[in-house]
Amino acid sequence: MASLLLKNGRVVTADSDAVCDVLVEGETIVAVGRNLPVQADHIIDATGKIVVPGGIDPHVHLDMPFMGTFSSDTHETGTRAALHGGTTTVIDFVLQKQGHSLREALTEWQGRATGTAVGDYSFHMAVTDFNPATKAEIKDMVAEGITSFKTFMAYKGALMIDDAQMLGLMQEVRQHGGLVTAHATNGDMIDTLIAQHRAQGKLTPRYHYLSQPEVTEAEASGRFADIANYTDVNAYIVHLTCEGALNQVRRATERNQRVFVETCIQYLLLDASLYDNEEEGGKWVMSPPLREKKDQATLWAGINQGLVQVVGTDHCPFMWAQKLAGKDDFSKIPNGHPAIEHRMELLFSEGVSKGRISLQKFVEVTSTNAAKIFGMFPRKGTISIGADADLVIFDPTATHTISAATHHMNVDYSAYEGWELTGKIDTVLLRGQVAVDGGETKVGRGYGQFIKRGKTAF
Ligand code: DUC
Ligand code: ZN
Ligand code: ZN
Ligand code: ZN
Repeated sequence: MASLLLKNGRVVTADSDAVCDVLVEGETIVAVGRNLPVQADHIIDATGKIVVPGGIDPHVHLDMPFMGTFSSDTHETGTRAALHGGTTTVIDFVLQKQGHSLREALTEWQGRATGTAVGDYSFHMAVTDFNPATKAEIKDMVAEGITSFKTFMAYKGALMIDDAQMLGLMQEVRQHGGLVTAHATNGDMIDTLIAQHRAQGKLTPRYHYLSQPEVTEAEASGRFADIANYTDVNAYIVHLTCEGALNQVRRATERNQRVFVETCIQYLLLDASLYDNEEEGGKWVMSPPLREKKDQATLWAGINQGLVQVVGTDHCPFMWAQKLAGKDDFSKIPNGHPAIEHRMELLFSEGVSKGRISLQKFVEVTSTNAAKIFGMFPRKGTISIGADADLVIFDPTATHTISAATHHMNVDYSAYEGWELTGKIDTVLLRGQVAVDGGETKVGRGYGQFIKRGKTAF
């Protein structure tokens, strides 16, 4: 078995931080310690560098049918771009079609990802139609390693389930020890506000934002937490953006309930003033929309308070030509934001380099917590004996500039064009293989494996 020795890096995990060596045999870490006296087939000198566990982005939409089109990154291009940014594992959403089975949807997604993904991947199952037939499929999904069930409280007629279905799903998932997640926004309120704005001829990107005010997210987040509390199921809110919604989670903690919270990198860094741009505002049309500066402050504080455990991306890219479907009507702009490649470097630069979060907090929210919540720990999410050798070597002082001209995502604009970052990824290992080095991809189509997940262990 080929061996690889990573020498003399500052190795940081959620609970340790020391200059040491990491020895890898095959796909697995076999030793971590100072001055390991070993001959290895391949030695990487990580002196002066930071070594962290491979990133986990638990919220991506690859090759997904949505709003009359498909998100533009496939499982191949999306996972390759992810690897360039240090994210070695992604969790993608399988979308049940209303009126059809979970199995059909899973088979369709497996058909797109199997043998094409470059990086490791897993699936959440989005239950968009909970009925007796769907109910009977939950147990099998858990047994096959799909232990998290996504719900949409918005997008009526396509993805949304009502509270009766939510209650039934939570009761069933509870039986099998799984996790229920939610896109927690009030779909009926949003649909009404969209219709009102359109009727008044208010069609610019700013009205996307004004159709999803903070209350639509706060209300649904509170409702989701309440039903989860009643059913005693493990609950996780995806892409939480704002103060009002996080305060609902705080309220849940007062009755000793734990609700896991994910935010996404864009909600920490970007704000709704971008919608003032009538020509290009569509680049930032996503749901929920970007919020205000006060919400960014809430989210950074939430991370440091431990209320926000995960920073994902909700990566759902569309080419500019696809976005232009809504040039005369915000409600026709495909919702989604490309970020799978830059989540870790953006958070390192804006979070760690600027002193907003510690390096260990960075590891928690980019990798370890997602591994624990989604049942992949300690195989993923840490640097320890027996774990997959998924490792990211960061040069903490190197600078670089984000541009669509150099990124690897299959999308022809960058939401962060021209941003200058401090901290750059040199090398990425996935299961012991050098996957990216010096900006070049070293593993090919099909290297990525499906990761079967277990239960939440946080
Ligand atoms: N939000 C988006 O912006 N895109 C995909 C789905 C979603 O909920
Ligand atoms: Zn069918
Ligand atoms: Zn969503
Ligand atoms: Zn999403």
